[in-house]
Amino acid sequence: MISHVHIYGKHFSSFVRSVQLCCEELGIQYTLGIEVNNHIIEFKSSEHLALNPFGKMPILIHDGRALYETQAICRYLIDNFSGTAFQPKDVWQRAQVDQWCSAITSYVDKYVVRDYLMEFVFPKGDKGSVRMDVAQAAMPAIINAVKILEDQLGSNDYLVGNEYSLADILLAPILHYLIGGPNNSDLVSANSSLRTYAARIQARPAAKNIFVK
Ligand SMILES: N[C@@H](CCC(=O)N[C@@H](CS)C(=O)NCC(=O)O)C(=O)O
Repeated sequence: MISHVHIYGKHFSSFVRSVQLCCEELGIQYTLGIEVNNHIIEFKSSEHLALNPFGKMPILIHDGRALYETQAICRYLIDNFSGTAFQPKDVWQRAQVDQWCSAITSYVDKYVVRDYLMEFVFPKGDKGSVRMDVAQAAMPAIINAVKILEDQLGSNDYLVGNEYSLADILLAPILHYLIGGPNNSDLVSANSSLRTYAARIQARPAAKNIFVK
């Protein structure tokens, strides 16, 4: 059983937040930051690339070893903890969770975070301005993804089979940023089930330290 891990990365990252949430849900103690064993590892430095050659966060440091990719990290934590938490025993249900985990980290993250929110956080326009045409162009894909997620959620409490799962852990930080972000009422309507769903996850005791901003 894992008792303590270090998460290399920064709290603003939605993927880092998913790993934090996973730890909190499992009761695994963790430290977070770019300091590893009392030594700062600058983002994109050769030391960072030695831990993850793709130069991304989060990276899990456990027992002197480094593991990257959020889904792999979360499954490693879950498997070491109980193996069944947040992943249904039923093979079909588990495949559904895996499907949504993949769709969230591949597509929803791209449409919401990379193609849209990043334009506001790190504007690449003239004199550091937000390229509104880029932001506008990204919106239809988000609106479509929101509809797909609403359809999947239906009247359930959680995304897959009405059980809290890894898919929810991966989606919640992205949704939190989307609902609190620019043009949010155009992207997620005031009466969208996703708002109630996001609030439900954020109300979980384990979420207390995650959605702080
Ligand atoms: N597929 C990776 C994606 C990780 C990722 O894109 N992390 C972002 C932060 S949310 C990052 O490191 N961005 C910095 C960069 O791309 O330079 C995972 O699931 O962990």
